[in-house]
Amino acid sequence: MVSGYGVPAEVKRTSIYKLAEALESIHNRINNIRKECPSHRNEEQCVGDIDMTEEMQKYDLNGDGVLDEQERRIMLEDMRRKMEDEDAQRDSIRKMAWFALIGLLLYPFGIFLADAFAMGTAAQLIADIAPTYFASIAVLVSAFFGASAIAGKKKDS
Ligand SMILES: [Ca+2]
Repeated sequence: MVSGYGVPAEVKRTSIYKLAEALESIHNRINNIRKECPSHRNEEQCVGDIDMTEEMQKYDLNGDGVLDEQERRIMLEDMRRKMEDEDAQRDSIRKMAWFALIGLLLYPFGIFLADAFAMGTAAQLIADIAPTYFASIAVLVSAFFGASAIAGKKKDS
């Protein structure tokens, strides 16, 4: 066993240590396969994904280099949740942008209505707030489009 003995950081960076670590993980993997496949018949089912990505390694909870059935299920569940979260986030941002735009369009009507119902002071007040309101909505909407443009670019690269 290489890991778990309080190895100093400078040793951990050496290539010989990295090699030892790799050997250890291969060793663990072979042991694991042996344990789970006493009969060589279904050995193929137990062999893990040999080229695990870093993303997948995070889900290798017992660190044996193989994603077993349970770990795979956890990984899929986690991915599904992440996707749902992103989806919900996009929806709420879109709703907010629409709300802001509709407010922008209805704003002049507010002034018009207040004036039509002979509420001169109200109409004047709404008109007074207008520059602040329009500026903040403009910032909000441009931030939304800027953020989605950046997100789109990230996905492409
Ligand atoms: Ca595992």
